[in-house]
Parts: sequence; structure tokens; C-alpha cells
Amino acid sequence: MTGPSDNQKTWYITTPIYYVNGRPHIGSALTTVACDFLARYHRLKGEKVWFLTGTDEQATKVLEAAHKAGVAPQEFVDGLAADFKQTWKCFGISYDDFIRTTEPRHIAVVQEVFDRLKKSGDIYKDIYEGWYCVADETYFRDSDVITVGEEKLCPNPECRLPLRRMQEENYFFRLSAYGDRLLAHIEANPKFLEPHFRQNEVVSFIKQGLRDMSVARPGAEWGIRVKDDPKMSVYVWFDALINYLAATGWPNDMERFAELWPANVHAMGKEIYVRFHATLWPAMLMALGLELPKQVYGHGWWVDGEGKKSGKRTGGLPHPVEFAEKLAEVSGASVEIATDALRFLMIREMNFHGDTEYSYESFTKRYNSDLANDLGNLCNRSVTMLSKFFDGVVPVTSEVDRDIASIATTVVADYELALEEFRFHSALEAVWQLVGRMNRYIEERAPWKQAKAGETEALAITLSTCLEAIRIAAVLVQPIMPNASKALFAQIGIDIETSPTDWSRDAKWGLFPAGIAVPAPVPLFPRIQDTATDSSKSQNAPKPKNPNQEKRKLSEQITATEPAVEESTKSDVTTVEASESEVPKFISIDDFLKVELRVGNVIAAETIPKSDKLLKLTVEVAGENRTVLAGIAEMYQPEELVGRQVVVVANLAPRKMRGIESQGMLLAADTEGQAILLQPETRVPSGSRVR
Ligand code: ME8
Repeated sequence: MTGPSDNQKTWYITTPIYYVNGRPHIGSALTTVACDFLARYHRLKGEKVWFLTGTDEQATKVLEAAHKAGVAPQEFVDGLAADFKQTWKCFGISYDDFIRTTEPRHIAVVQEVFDRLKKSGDIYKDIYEGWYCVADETYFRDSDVITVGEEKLCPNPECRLPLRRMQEENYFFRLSAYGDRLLAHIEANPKFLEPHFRQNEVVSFIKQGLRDMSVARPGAEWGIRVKDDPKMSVYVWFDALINYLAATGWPNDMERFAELWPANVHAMGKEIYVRFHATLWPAMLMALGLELPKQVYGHGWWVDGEGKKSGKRTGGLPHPVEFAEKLAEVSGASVEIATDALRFLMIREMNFHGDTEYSYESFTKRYNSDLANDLGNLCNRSVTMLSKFFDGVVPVTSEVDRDIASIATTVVADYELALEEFRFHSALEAVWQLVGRMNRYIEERAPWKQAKAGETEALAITLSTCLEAIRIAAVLVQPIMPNASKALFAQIGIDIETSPTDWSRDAKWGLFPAGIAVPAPVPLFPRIQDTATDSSKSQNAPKPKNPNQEKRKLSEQITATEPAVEESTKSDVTTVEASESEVPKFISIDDFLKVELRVGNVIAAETIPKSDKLLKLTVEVAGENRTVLAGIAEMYQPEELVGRQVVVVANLAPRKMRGIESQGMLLAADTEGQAILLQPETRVPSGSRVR
């Protein structure tokens, strides 16, 4: 991506302008948040950024939606434009300008463009005969349409609605004249069309031969009028694309225009990429003698279970603010943090270069795994141990952990490259490489053991390495979760209000100031207890098995950390240990398959009064929380267990011990009577089956 640093130009990014025939949803929010991510990132890099979004209001389908609602069109679009603005405000969208196509500044530029192109001969009058799809706001030839009986249907497979026959005098734009110039531009500018594979679609579309396009027709009640021919109104796509230019002040404020134009990135979903943003718009700009945008980027969609685009037409996508409020409700997080979480989840869940099936459960599960568990616990554990072992003051250390420092440096480089290539999800994936590595690092270094053994210098290195990694993570997540990043910084004693982030200075390992005091830990992302609470969409939720379903058989022979102690015995035994002689030489696979072993996340751990062997753990398995008593108190301190993964015998009949019901047991290796917990080599989704 070429930034303004090349030529001191402002880095100018745009979203599509959204039709106001329905409320915003997480489809419109996806593009808007992705653009906000980039805008904030470029600002952190010290660049001057201009971020434009807005609403597309002059479309026939908008008029029809207003009629359906029984509201005057202007009143109708005013209401929905306000909804979009309010939604983006709640979502922390840092746009610099919001353009509406009913605004005089836009209308005047559309009329000016039309006039100039009429004068240059690029727009001419002729008779149009063909088909029009209101839903797609697109004209089609006889040969393009689908015939079913008497009816002609839209050829767009996502639409297939009946078409309207049109025969009338229209204005046409001489698109056919620009095919070769467009192909030459694409060839000379290999980064113009992104991601790269979309370039092939565009090239073959242009090579099929471009036809002149109808750009104004006898006006209906709604739409921008041609200046000196007011019975004609401008085709909504011709009108809408001009918003990117109108917002720059062209042609009146040429100084501002020179600062902004050409746009660095136009971003949008793939359905409006090939015909409109990669062909019509560049051709219009060529006809006007203006530079083309530096990059046009098209991403995939949220789709439903059948792979169909979800959105206004098909329904099924939630309103972003309502979704964030729901996340706040089910997790107990503040609305600001839940909103940030949703920004993160949308970007992390979406495969930007393909399509992604949207589901409520996958969002809430990722909230628990990536935010509550991985990032939240990393911060919580580190700050808790710093408070406990160093009274909350970051120790001075003679060295840093070089291995972690080099991972962090690679992660920053991967993140920057991913954003340059519009792989937004990969940028976040890179950050979680560091977060995951740090959770393992804590387990490897076992700071509680270093503390017990009086290894103060080693302990200081462990904890300051953790804090530095959290600081780097807080810098990297800032453009996507600004509120959560601020809270993360606050947790490690840094106030970014007084010391704002500067990417070139701060996205580097080794800056954590020793001697800084950190406050008491506050859980940043409280866990969602039931990740399938959206009943309308929870059919696919993995249902945790009833632990009573199967009798305890083979499970009794697995060395495990469940204390085999009934309430009545009142003594602690660390493990169920079948003696070697009791273990049959062979068992059938059927026997083995009766044992349901699942990976769970320890979300809480505490000692049990009057027991020096038992710990009471809360283990989350596939969204269900279980209480498990484990005889591991001699080997583990409660705080070192929180956040780690364990293997649970999930279908063991519950048993009561010391008045507490234990709902399963944990697998552990038994060495000299000590239980060492087993865990997957890398983090896996909670509930994963162990075979
Ligand atoms: O097309 N998945 O407006 P629009 C991902 N006004 N992104 C989605 C989505 C989904 N299921 N649904 C919508 C228009 N989007 C024109 C644009 S620009 C000059 C005129 C996003 O309200 C995606 O960015 O139908 C898509 O391109 C845009 O919303 C379409 O918004």
C-alpha cells in the first residue's frame, strides 16, 4: 500500500456508501471496521489520514423502502442515515467525513461531472431498450437475463428477482471506449486491484467487451436531475461512485483535492467490485482526466449455511450495536469493551479473501478463547504475579528473554505485512501467536516455582518479559480495539492519554520501563458462560454430553487427578491409580471409545479448606462450566492453573467429596506419586475431543 509518506499526500481511504433501505448490520460494519482498522493504524504510524464513509440515498430501492414504510423519502433517509452515523459512533469508527448523496455538495458534483462528460462527448443520448433490476439497480441486455415461463429474472445468482422492461430515451456513458486503457492501467499497476486474484476476474470481464452504459433516464420521483435536462435523472451507480470525488472538494477546492486525491484505497465487498469499482469508476475518472485510485480492494462476504450472502436482502445479520449490547449482557463486560470485542471478532472471524459463514456461536466461542482466555488471562496472571512477588512494581532486570523478543519482532513484521496485503484476519492471528506463546512461556518458566526457589533474577526476567509482551500486544491491538488497548495499557501501569502511541517508537521490543507500578488486576474480558444463548442460531452448538450418560468403567483405570474419595472417607488421595496388575493387557477399541476425553480451559482455581491435596477447579468445556476436584495441590498453586488447558474425563459420573460435587477428572502423568497435568501441545478450541 502506498502511503502519503511517498509524497506528503494525505492517506485517503473510503468505504462504500451504504444504501439506506435498511439498517446497518455486521456486513456493512465489516467493511467499515476494516477501514477503521487501517485508518487508525496509519494514524499511529504518524500519517495524515482522511477516512470517508457515508450513505447512498438516491436509489429506487430506497424510494420503494420509504413507500413501504409509509414515510416521505427524505424523512425516511434522514432516519436511516442517522442510524448509520449513530452506529459508527458507538463502534468507535474514526471517520473524518460522512457523505450523503442527498447533500447539495454531492448533487452539485454529480451534475458537474455529467455536464463535463456530455460536453466531451463521453455521454450521449440514445434509445435504451432492455431490462432493469431494481434490487441490484442494474441494467441488463436481452441475452443476459434468465427466462422462466413468461418472466424475465435477474441474472445475478444472489438476486433472481423479476426484471422490469424499459424502452426509453437515455443518456449513455461511452464505457466501450475505455477497455484498452483500463487493461493497460491494470498491467502497469500490479497493486491496483487487490487481492491479486480479483485482477483476473476484472481482466476477463473487460476482455469480454465493454458496452456503453445507460447513466440517466426519464426521472422518477427520486434521484439527481441532469442539470440542463431536468426530466432526466442520473443512474444511481453513476451518482454514487462520484461521492469519493465530491468529498474531496473537487472542482471548487482544488487545494484540498490535491491533498486527498487520488484515494489510496477504496474498500468494498466483492459484489460491487468488478463492474462498478474496478471498471466503471476508473473509466469515469479517465474520461474526466483524473488520476485513478491507488488501490481498489474487494473482500468476501458473511454467508449463511448454504454459502449465500447474508445481508439486507436475505436478512440474517444482526445490527452491530444490538450485537455488542448482547455481548456485554452475556459476558458482563462494559459496552465499550464488548464493542471492541465485536470489532475484533468480526475481523478475526472473517476470511477476508474468501467467504465466511456467520454464526453467533463461533463469535462467542472466539470471544472466550481469544479474548477472555488467551489475552485476558495473560494479562491477569502476569499482573497478579507481579503484585504478589514484587509488590506490583516492575523489577529492573539485567537481560530480556531473547527468544521472546525475536518472536515479538517477527510478529510485528507479520502484522505490518498482513495489513499491507489487506489480510486483516492474519494481522490479528499474528498478535495471537505472541499471546499464545506467552501463555506457554509462563507455564514453562513457572514463575511460582522461581519464587518458591528464591530465584529472584530469573523471576524478574520472566515477569518483565510478560509485561513487555503485553505492552507490544496492547500497541498491536490498538487500531482494532482502542478501548481495550487503553485498558490493557492501564493494567500494566501505562497511561496512553499522557503518552500516546507512536508506532515507529512503540512497536519495538524492549521499551518496558522498570520501576513502573501496576494497579491491581481487573478482568478485562469476563467470560461468557453460555456461548449458545442466541437460541435462534444455536442449533449447531456442540451440546456437552450429560456426564451421567455412561458408567465409569475404563475411566477408572486411567491415572487421573480425580481424588477417589467419597464424602464419608474424609481423607485426600491424589490420584486414582490402578495398580499395574489390575490393568488388563488389552482392551477393545469400544471400551476405549466409551471414555469421553475433552480439552477444557481452567477458568478458576482455589484451595479447599482443611485439604492440602485437593484443589477446586472450574473448567470450561465446550461452553459448559464444570467443577472438578483434583488432587494436585501439592504440585500446583491455584493462580498458575488459571488460563491453562487440561484434559478432562468428561463423562465420568459426578461424585461428591468434602461436600462438593466433582463433575469429571483431569488426566495427569504420574511420576513418583506426583501428578503432572497433561495438556495439548498447542492451544486448541475448548471441548476438542482427545483420542
Ligand atoms: O452496494 N458480508 O450498498 P450496500 C460482507 N450503495 N460485507 C457485506 C455484506 C455481507 N454479507 N453485506 C453487505 C451498495 N456488506 C452501494 C455501494 S459505493 C459507491 C455504493 C458490505 O448497502 C460490503 O462492503 O448494499 C458491500 O460491498 C456493502 O456492504 C454493500 O452495501
